[in-house]
Amino acid sequence: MNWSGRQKFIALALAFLFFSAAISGEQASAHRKAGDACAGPAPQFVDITSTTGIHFAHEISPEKKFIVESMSGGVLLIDYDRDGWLDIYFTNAPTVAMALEGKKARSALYHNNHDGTFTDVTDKAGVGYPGFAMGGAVGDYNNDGWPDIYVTCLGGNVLYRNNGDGTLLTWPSRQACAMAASPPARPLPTTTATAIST
Ligand SMILES: [Ca+2]
Ligand SMILES: [Ca+2]
Repeated sequence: MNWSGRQKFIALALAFLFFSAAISGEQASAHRKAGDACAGPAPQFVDITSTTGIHFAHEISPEKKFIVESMSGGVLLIDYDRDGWLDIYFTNAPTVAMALEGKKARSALYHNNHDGTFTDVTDKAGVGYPGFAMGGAVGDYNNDGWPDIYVTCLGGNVLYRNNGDGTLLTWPSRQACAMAASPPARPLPTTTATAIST
């Protein structure tokens, strides 16, 4: 059979439409299968706090008369000892009433024990009282390989430099900002942290 140019064009166009429809059908089928998979049971969470050894309690002010009383409570995940397991740092702040009485609120660092439990290492690490803590960030500001903690606080932020031995050294806000902007050329002396009130 001898086909004219017009017949060949029509045949090619029909073939293209046929294969396009077939491919679209396969894609639609794949999307349906993916949708079916997503339609399965949603992941469930179980409250295991009581079995983890975490006893941190955030200071609360139910009446929240002052805006700062509703701003605290940031949580940082940091592998401060670089064992490959994330540890948890809870920030805390006193209520205004507590602050007026000179009372402080204790933030807390929990070490991950690798078995679903945590140990409070706040006192050894020296990170219990950064001040009126709101939240913070984790980063290796001096590029020594050890993650450091920057805590945002009412009245002045605090930088905790990680000494690499389980302790963190406190730097008050102005010095912290200057240090972050211009890291020291030589390692700073390693000492146990002394909290500085802000
Ligand atoms: Ca760790
Ligand atoms: Ca560091």
